[in-house]
Amino acid sequence: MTTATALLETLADVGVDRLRGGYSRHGFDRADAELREWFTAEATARGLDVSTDRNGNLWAWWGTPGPNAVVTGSHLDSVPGGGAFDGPLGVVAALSALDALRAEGFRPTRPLAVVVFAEEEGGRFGVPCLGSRLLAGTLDADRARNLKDADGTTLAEAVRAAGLDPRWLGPEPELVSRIGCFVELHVEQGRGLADLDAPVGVASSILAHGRWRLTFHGEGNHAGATPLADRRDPMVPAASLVLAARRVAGSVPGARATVGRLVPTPGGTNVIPSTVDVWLDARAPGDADTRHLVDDVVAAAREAAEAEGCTVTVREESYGDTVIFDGGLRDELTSLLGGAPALPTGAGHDAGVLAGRVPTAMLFVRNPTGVSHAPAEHAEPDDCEAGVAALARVLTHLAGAPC
Ligand code: HGY
Ligand code: MN
Ligand code: MN
Repeated sequence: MTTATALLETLADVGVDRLRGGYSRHGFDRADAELREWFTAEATARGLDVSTDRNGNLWAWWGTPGPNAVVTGSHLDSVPGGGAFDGPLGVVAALSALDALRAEGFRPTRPLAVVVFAEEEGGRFGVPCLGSRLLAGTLDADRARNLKDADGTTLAEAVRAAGLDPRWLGPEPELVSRIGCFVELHVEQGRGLADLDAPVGVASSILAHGRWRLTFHGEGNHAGATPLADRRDPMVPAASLVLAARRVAGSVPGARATVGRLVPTPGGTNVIPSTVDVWLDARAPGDADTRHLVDDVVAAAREAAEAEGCTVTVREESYGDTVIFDGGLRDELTSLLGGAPALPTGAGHDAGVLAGRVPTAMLFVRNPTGVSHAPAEHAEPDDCEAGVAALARVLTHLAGAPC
């Protein structure tokens, strides 16, 4: 039987980013096409029936798709320069868990499916959990169609090039109604399990989190010929925003705020930019905390913009309230897994979107350093196998007793 680590290895050359290190695999790009082919081949080889829903999510069914299905899976896309485990571990673990169930002669008494959600990281079109949000109806389809990547390609154009009809993007209530419960296995993004010395855990909650795009408008000019007094340099308030994000988040217990992406236009070394786009990722344990955090950061940005004779526009690109996973399912799984710890996460997941629609749980696999969204992201093979065994146990429990 192929181990999860061995299955992951078969993806090692897909979407390698030689510039950033790690992997860059984004919604409906070339790497994504290879990943879809890989998943379809692996699932078909296991006798699963593979289909693509209207939003580009892949579904591999064991048995006739039907009501009360037990669904597991995750995503295959990455952040720019991401690690090998975030997303793919949940997919390969699902395939390996099904191998284990088959080897034991298990026959599901409920439909069972492995799902691969599209563009979970929002690495190309900016909205995280794009495929699961469209499926669940929590992202407006027209807005989604017009999302643009850095080259100006719209999601509609990208899905059409991938063989889908963009007019069909949108909620799939009938498909969602088939899901009896969803369980996503994921590498932990943090050191919770390492500190507890536990290989596998169960998720309890996800921080409220969102993304805001701030565009600072100033006056493009010459870096050498323009005296400081004559400048309206949007990079100056942009820099204030970065520092304000850290300062304000530091005053809110459990909050995080990050600027990982800042794009000056035109972006010349000897050019005062005309505009600077800054993306703020803000998270906190509660909805109100997150909203207040962002309000304070934006207020500081507006003040800094005014002082520099600039203006600023603010757009909320995505937001998700705090997710508290289904307590009954969480407790069922922690006891099924011999008292596995339940722990919160600061990372968003498709499971966080599904949790608003169906009973949902997450299993975490220990990440020794806690590092994620970076090439150094890692999980030990033994812990990955412990995750597969835990997922197989959970699927057996939820989808019926073995023969
Ligand atoms: O951003 C997140 O937390 C997730 O990895 N999409
Ligand atoms: Mn991620
Ligand atoms: Mn992920």
